[in-house]
Amino acid sequence: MNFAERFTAIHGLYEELIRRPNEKIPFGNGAVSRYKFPVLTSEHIPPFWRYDLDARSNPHLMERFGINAIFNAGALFWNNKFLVVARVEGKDRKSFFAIAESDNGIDNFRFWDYPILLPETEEPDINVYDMRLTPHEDGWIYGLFCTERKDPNAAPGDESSAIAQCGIVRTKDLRKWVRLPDLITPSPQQRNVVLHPEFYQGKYLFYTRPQDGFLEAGSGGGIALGTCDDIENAIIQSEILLDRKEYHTISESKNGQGPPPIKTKEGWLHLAHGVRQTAAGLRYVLYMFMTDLHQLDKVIYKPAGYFLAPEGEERIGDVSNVLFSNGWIALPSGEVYIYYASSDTRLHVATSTIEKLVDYCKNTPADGLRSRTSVERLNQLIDKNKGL
Ligand code: M1P
Repeated sequence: MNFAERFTAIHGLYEELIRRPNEKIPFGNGAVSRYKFPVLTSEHIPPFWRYDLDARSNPHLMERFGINAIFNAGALFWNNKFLVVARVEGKDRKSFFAIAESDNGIDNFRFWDYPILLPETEEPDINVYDMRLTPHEDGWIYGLFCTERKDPNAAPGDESSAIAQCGIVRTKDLRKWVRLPDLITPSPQQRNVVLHPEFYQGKYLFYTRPQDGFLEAGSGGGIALGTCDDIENAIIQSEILLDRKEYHTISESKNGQGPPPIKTKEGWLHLAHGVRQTAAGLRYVLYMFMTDLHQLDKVIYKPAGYFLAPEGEERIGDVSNVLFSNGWIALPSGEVYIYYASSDTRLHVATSTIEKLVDYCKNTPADGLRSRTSVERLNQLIDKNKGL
């Protein structure tokens, strides 16, 4: 293939992929519908990001900037478009953020021309990922993300130990981003930090995930929350445990808040991930719970088990057996678009409604934490159905 043929083929394949309609998978489980195709993959990156398109400097039309994966995305409905702020991971293993938009939220996602050139603090980020977008009642749109830097106390030769903290940016137009100081909490490390969209008792409220080390949540105990007065110098003095990790559940090893919660008449809907250690490695699944409308540290419903787990090709990827979500969109109509990534490789959408998600949370029995209580729960359902 000569340069011109390769050029035509690359652009043709790209347009074909971007324009491909998605298809809802029929039936589902009643609570949520999945779709046949991922909404973003590494193949959705525009050719002008990947190739030097100049035949003189790149006569073989070789890839010059390789993309490994597109996954964990924040999401926002903005100017009548569905936007995702995706985690784009280069073949150099550095992640960065880029916005892709779609008219209908389920297909035809196209990246904006440039990725986000994130402002840094005095201590540059080595890697950034998993932005949660919160349009806050103070008028700003906040992006909270994980900023990762090498552990300064790593032993000589240890090139893996890292420190994870919560970085904060804010914007009014999604073009100009202002960096604020990183969040300070009592925990040595933080990941999966999310800003609540409203003030709580006059303060900014954060969902945190205190962790002892880079990977282990350890004594942190689970998803916590904490408040601060000043987001321009955000310091959380103490964290309250909201949703604990628990022995022999889907969140046995760790958990983490997903996107900012959605406000409903009956309470706040939360989507989170739970992690369990298995003989085949860690298994990440998504689960839901609801908190009280006014008392945000009170869980009012928490269905047993997972809401979504990896299926089919979702099970395989760079980090297999992982579902992770940090973005969803609730429209005024009550429709909900859940953007979830599979196996740290690609981004998918699932759709539901507020009414269905509240029903799921309220009416799916809670975990009794023992095999016998599971059977008792099942028997109640069987008895009820036999009586019909
Ligand atoms: O690899 C799975 C996920 O691992 C981390 O999540 P957690 O801190 O809960 O273990 C994150 O790095 C996330 O990006 C990743 O998808």
